[in-house]
Amino acid sequence: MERTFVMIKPDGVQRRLVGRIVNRIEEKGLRVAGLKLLSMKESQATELYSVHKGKPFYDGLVKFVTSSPVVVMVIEGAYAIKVVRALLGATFGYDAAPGTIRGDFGTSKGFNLVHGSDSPESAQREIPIFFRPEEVVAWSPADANWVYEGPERA
Ligand code: DAT
Ligand code: MG
Repeated sequence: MERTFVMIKPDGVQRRLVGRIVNRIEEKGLRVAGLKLLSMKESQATELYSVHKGKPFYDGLVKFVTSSPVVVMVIEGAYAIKVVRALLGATFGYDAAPGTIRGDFGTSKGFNLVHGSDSPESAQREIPIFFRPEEVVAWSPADANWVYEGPERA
């Protein structure tokens, strides 16, 4: 079992794509372990994107994600980190393959709808920026025996 941090960015919320994006994650076999809508504080944005500090797009990115509400989630399930990254698609909408969230809903560089942790270390760092431990709930889906094989269920 793995956990990853996923965020629907302001463009996804403004375009009322929250339900469709969550649906793709759920129908793939992953589950929501934490979820809330919030206005991101600047301190949370700079923490989330600290690896990009100094890059030309950094200031715009911080401004963008603090400009309007976002939906933050903890997503749980086998291979959650790589599965979510695959569902998101390539970083820029115009590069992202059809069938992915970014590939199906946008053509922009910065307005790419969603964020997903890129490694276990990133997930561990990103989740606590937005969630207290008691706000993340581990649970087993009723159909786990048919979605996951043997050890994948753990
Ligand atoms: P990803 O979100 O796929 O992990 P990233 O971590 O390299 O991509 O960048 C974080 C976000 O910053 C990305 O989702 C969109 C924005 N971004 C990255 N490179 C950019 C660029 N060259 N111009 C504008 N925005 C960019
Ligand atoms: Mg990234």
